[in-house]
Amino acid sequence: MRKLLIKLHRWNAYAVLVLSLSGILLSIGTIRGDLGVMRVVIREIHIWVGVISIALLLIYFSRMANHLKQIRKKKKQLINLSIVLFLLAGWILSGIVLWQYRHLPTFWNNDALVVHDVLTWIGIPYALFHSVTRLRWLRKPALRTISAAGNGEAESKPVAAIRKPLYSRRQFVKWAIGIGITAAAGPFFIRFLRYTFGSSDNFSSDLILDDKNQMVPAPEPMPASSALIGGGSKGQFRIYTVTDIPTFTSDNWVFSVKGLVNNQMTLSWEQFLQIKRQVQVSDFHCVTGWSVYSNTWEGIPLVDLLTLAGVKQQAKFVKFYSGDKVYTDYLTLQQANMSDVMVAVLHDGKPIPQAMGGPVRLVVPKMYGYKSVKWLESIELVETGGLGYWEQRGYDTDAWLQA
Ligand code: HEM
Ligand SMILES: Nc1nc2c(c(=O)[nH]1)N[C@H]1C(S)=C(S)[C@@H](COP(=O)(O)O)O[C@H]1N2
Ligand SMILES: [Mo]
Repeated sequence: MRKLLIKLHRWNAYAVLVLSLSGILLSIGTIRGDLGVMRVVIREIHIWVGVISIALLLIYFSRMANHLKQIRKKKKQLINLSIVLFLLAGWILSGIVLWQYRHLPTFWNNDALVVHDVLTWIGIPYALFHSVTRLRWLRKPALRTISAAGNGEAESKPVAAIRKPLYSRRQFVKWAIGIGITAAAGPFFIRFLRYTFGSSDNFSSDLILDDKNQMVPAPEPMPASSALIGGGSKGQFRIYTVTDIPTFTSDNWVFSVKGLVNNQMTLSWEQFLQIKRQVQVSDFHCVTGWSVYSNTWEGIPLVDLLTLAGVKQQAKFVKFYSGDKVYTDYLTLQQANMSDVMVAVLHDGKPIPQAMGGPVRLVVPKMYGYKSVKWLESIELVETGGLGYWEQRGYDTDAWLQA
């Protein structure tokens, strides 16, 4: 019994360690390109270790009554146990939602992601504190020999025999470690809270504020755009890129529509701005669980560009190229003709920030965000389809949102 609990404790610690490391890797938007196909592998590992942690928890539940009897009188251990169970249950429930996102409405994923993240911000520092303060050199001498696994199996009697100074060295070190971890994680946690819960007017990531694009003239917003008919977007875009963020100036920027078209088009910035634009309000969903609602996008409906170029009979697919020279994606011609697919230039009445894909990005509201190619610079009509950047690396070719 005691051996089993010690084993469970150890395996759970390993699982939480792997989940924390893989989870942190998954959450960093700017290393997606470095991870490449590994991102999908890490995601799989994360999920399966998650499933193992569910199994461990279930085994523990089958012995929980016994364990509780043992630690009935030990307040600290009871508190620790409650915190750990709470964290695990929250991670698991929200994790299952993120895992099964396809079958659930998108707002479930949004909430699950927030829960998953908040728990990670609280849980990792807690787990760190819990394990550091249980290192051998910090443990009470009498306990060192009795229980190395530190899962509350130790006898409490010998401790009483030890003299109790007002502040023991150990207590002092424990507090110092606790305060140290809190102080180190605190600022990041506050940033995270502001990012997640703050309105986008009050808080933008440094990446969004630091816009190096130089596009002159700036695009003039249409009345519907400046009036913000969507009421202003709700939520935050997480900046995702698989390359360094590319920079554009109106001198070197060209936009082209090529391939199986009657009129190949190569447009300068000024020519591009002369094409009639429209305004639409739509929601934006990423497969990893976050969404931004009520975006007011202004841009050229893709179908209008295709009409201008004159699509040839043989063309069956549209291929999109990013100005980062790496990211691409495809739509079938039929999908590309949906009226809300837009080559967008303004978001919420302002030029699309560089980090968000400006000067020009694709927006495909009915599909997951990976179809919405950022820094769009070229559109090619082709006869045979292919796989986009993420689809080549394991993402589903079916990117449709739940109806
Ligand atoms: C110790 C427990 C866990 C920790 C510390 C943890 C941590 C994380 C973190 C930090 C992320 C990234 C979230 C983001 O992008 O902001 C994540 C994503 C995710 N987690 Fe966990 N997690 C844990 C347990 C689980 C469990 C038990 C499951 C499910 C069985 C799970 C499933 C997922 C899924 C599906 C994602 C989304 C991956 C993606 O971005 O595509 N997690 N987790
Ligand atoms: N060029 C390029 N376009 C891209 C991506 C990318 O990494 N590079 N990421 C895609 C994904 S997965 C999403 S969810 C959205 C994110 O847009 P954002 O960075 O403006 O939030 O862009 C999509 N388009
Ligand atoms: Mo995404």
